[in-house]
Amino acid sequence: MIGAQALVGSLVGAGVDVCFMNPGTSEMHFVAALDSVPQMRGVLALFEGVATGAADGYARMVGRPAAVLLHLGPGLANGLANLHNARRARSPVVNIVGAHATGHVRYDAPLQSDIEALARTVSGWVHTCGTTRDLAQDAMRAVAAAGSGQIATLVLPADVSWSDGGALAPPRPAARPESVHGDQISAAADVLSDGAAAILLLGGKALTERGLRAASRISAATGARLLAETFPARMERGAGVPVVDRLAYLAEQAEAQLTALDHLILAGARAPVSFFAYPGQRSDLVPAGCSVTVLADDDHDVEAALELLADRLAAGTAPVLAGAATSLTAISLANAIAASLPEHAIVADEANTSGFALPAALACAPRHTLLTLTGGSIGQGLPVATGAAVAAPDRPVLCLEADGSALYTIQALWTQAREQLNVTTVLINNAAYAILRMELARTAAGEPGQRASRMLDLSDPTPGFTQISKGLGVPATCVTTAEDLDEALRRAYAEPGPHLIEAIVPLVVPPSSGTAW
Ligand SMILES: Cc1ncc(C[n+]2csc(CCOP(=O)(O)OP(=O)(O)O)c2C)c(N)n1
Ligand SMILES: [Mg+2]
Repeated sequence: MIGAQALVGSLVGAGVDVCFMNPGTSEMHFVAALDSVPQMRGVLALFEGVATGAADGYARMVGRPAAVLLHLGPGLANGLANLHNARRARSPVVNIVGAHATGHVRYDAPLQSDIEALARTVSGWVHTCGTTRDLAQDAMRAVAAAGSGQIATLVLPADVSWSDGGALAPPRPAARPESVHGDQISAAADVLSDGAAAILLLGGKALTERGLRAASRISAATGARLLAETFPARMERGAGVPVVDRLAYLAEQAEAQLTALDHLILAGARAPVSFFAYPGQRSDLVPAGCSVTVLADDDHDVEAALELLADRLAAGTAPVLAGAATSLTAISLANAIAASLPEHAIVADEANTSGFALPAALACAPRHTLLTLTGGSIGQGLPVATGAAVAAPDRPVLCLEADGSALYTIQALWTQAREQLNVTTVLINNAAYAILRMELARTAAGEPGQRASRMLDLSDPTPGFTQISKGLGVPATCVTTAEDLDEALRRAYAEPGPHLIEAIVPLVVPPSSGTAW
């Protein structure tokens, strides 16, 4: 057995059965070994940065290393940038760099360079193989070293690879992450129990579903806010997983997120620093006077630590999970409207606060004409849509109508029914004069008490919009998810005559509504 065969066979035995590569002459025996060890999947990349970046992505997803095969110093240099990213992701990578045969080195042939020096810039473990007999053992040490979340670079002289005398080596036991000491759990529990403003900053394995669920329980029980590190290597998101915002990239936005903070607890994340330095700006983003407590660092079993802390502080408390992605929000509403819009529609927009996402969503929708509330006198959407449908009977009319505004001129529906106009009304029900709630605050009119709040609230009783619509002769349906809205819109466009779709939406505070009424 030659060295390359022992190397590839041992890698496969240790579970490293994918190798991303861009080989050259000095790696030819490794390439040839792919035929004698077919369990190793060789994946050719046309630039070394593709091979190293692919190994990073592979490791992030399966949690064990892929191998990379690179061609001497220049090949390694081409792969360094994505090895740098892999190092920051704490991805395990077994990085094999072919080198000139031992006896060829003294001639300083053109491709000769200091491979180890290059490798050290990104690797936590570097070794140049000395003998064919030890090659597979060296590889197993590299796999074990990579397993703790680092790049292990094995420099492989061509003669060590091509010579006889190779022997398979068994895998070494993988290092397990350290358990967090009980004192660290207690320290975090104490800090989180004192009632002051706290953020649990999550990074690394804290962003698995298991970590996020435990963190969410802690947050629900203690009131601590959750934030994720700015650039996670891997984070679970979406329906059924707790919603956790990421720390902002721009330092001034991150400072705003961390403002008035008393305690920062780190779970697999580092204390935040700004990405770059700027003249006169602080690099350390931890606010003055804020305590920093490490629950678990990179080498620790952060998922277990979060669960222990959750059991201590939040026994019986469930995590808060994101609803189905299809729940109606101003954004999913806008996306559903844009996705289903027919060609050459006329859109009458009186969606008010629920419509802030419409301009962006409709920008690339099928060609349409937009009619908006020109004079700020609400109750215009339903009548304008009615007149537009009379004017352009061949074009579908979509009326986006907020509930409060609808109630000024709801009897326009009767005219639509009488004239059998092709108007589809999405009646956006947020059960409030939402904009006026905002304006109350913006005009410094003070905190609304119960009596003032009643002037801005459209519940008690809640208008039965589908009944009103049917009573005025327009078939109506009510939806609460984006999928149902999409389906109801498509059905309404397909059938002649007017339709009303009541969309139940949560109150939104638009990020920046320039509109004032
Ligand atoms: C004729 C008229 N009356 C009253 C107002 C004051 N006003 C502005 S917005 C608003 C409520 C809007 O509520 P809604 O249509 O439900 O939209 P939301 O703010 O809830 O998105 C009112 C009463 C107005 N602009 N025009
Ligand atoms: Mg409203």
